This record gives sequence, C-alpha cells and structure tokens, in this order.
Amino acid sequence: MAIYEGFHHIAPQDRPGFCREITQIPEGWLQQPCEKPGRVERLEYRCPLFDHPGETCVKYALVYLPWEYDRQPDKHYNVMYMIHGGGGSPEEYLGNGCPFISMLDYAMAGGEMEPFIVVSPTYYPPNDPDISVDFSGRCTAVFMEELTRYILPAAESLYRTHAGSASDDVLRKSRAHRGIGGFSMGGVTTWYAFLDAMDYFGWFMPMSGDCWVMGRRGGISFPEETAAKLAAAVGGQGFTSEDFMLYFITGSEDIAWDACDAQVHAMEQHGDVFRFGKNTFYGLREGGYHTVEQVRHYALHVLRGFWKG
Ligand code: FER
Repeated sequence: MAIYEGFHHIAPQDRPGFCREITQIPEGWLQQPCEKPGRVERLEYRCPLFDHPGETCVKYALVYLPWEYDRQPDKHYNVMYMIHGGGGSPEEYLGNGCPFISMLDYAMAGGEMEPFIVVSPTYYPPNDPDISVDFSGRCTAVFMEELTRYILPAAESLYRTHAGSASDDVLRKSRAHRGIGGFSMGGVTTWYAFLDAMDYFGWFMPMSGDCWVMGRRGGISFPEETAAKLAAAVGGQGFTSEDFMLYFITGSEDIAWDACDAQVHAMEQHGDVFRFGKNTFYGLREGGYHTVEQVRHYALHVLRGFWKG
C-alpha cells in the first residue's frame, strides 16, 4: 500500500481534477447479456506496411455499432478510437464476449452514455510475432500517420459518423466528435495523438500509460521535458486549452502508476494549458492492477462524460 499512500499525499481527493472514486460496474452487467446489444463488424483497409517502404498490406479494425445504429437511420454518431496494449489486438476490446462490449451495451441502453461508435484498430503490422516493448514502442510512435490517413477515412466514410466522409478537411472539422483512448501501450499511443493528431481528436483517455515521446517510460524518466512537450504541442498544433478534454486514469497497484503520477505532477506545472478540473482530469482506481480487466471500469467512469458540455 506504499504507492497508495504516496498518491494520497500528492493528490488528495479535494484537489480539482483529481478523483479517487472510480465508478464500479454493476455485477449484473457481466452475468447476463444486455437486451439491447450493439454489434461488431470487421473493417478492412489497405495501408503502408510498417518498416517496408513502398509496400502495402491489408489490416483490419473492429467496429462497435450501438443497438440504436440500425434503428435510427438518419442519426450521425460520435466515434471513440480504442487502442490496445502491448501484445494485444483489436479483439482486446471488441472480441466476441468481451466485457468492454457488455459495459457499452448496458451504459448506452441505460442512458448513462449517449450511443457512440467504437473503432478498435491495431498499430502492429499483420502477422508479425514481435510484441516486444521496443517493437511496440516503435509501432505506436508512427501510428498516427496510419490512423489519420487510412483508418479514419475508411471508418468514417463507411459509417454514419459526424464526418460521414473520407475528406481530410471534413475529418478535421469534426474533431470535437472524435475521441481516442487506450490501455498501457494504447495509453502511450493516446499521448502521441495528443502530440501529433489534435487536428483530428478533441477527447483523450490515456489509461495506465504515460507519454513516451522523450523515451521509454518518459512520464517518470523525463517528467518535466515530457510535460513541457505536451503543453507546447497544444499551441504548436494551433489549439488552446479550450480545444481539448483529457482524462488520464490508472490504478493504485498498476505497474505504470508511478510513471503516470510523475507525469501528471509535471503537467500541473503547466496550469495555463492543463487546467485541472476544467480540461484535464486524473483518476486513480483503488486496487487497480495493470490488467485489461480494469478497462471497462475506467472507460465507464470516463466515457460517460465525453461529448457533453
Ligand atoms: C508504462 C507504460 C506502458 C509501463 C508499461 C507500459 C511499466 C506497457 C507495457 C506493455 O504493454 O508491455 O509506464 O511501465
């Protein structure tokens, strides 16, 4: 419990933007399927092959369409891009029977979340067995190119998103209707979106992953440099503190907790950009370990607040 006490000291509950009461998922949500389930489709797209200049490959993302989607033919939907962790795949969130899906079904059916589309892609090249942290780090660092140039256009022209188009201009203009989040290396990826793709995303949910732009485990290896780089990236991309919402979340027992916490602490030094309690939030789930099982709890807590206000 040493870590937990440490957090308590650094970030007491009454501090703006800091939260230690993370929503608990009702037991029943896993025990029986929701009566209004969404459905999952497989979206294939062609893109450049990682590490092989001039070559292309076919990859896929899984796409969750809420129950409502087939019943409201004129409605356009917000989209959440969910990025898996090291060694993972699109199935991490949207595979058959995933608890993340039942969480979405129930939260949307119960009106806790306004229905939205979820796209779960992968930063890995197809059929590559290398899931080392080094390789994952290299893949995530360049993934924004594939995500914004190939995946967004494919997904948002096929489905009734707010963009509803593959046009780069339309995708940029609809950024307020688009979020990105992920667990572990997917959290690392989410920070790259904050740094390099704010043109396309307005909402950010890094879970149990720090920013690695300055190097591996940059949140704790280079906290000041990392926070300064993130703060500068907002203005550098032509935005202000009014233009994004950032919810960073992890668990008190998580192996990445120390890195997340050190990074948040450094981000507090840039209060003009990261206005805690306004555009920036940090959640800590007591007892949360570094496991995908945490994601549905984190996501329920955070995504209820997305696209509101
Ligand atoms: C961290 C950020 C991400 C970390 C680990 C990860 C231990 C992910 C590891 C993986 O997916 O294998 O700060 O610290």
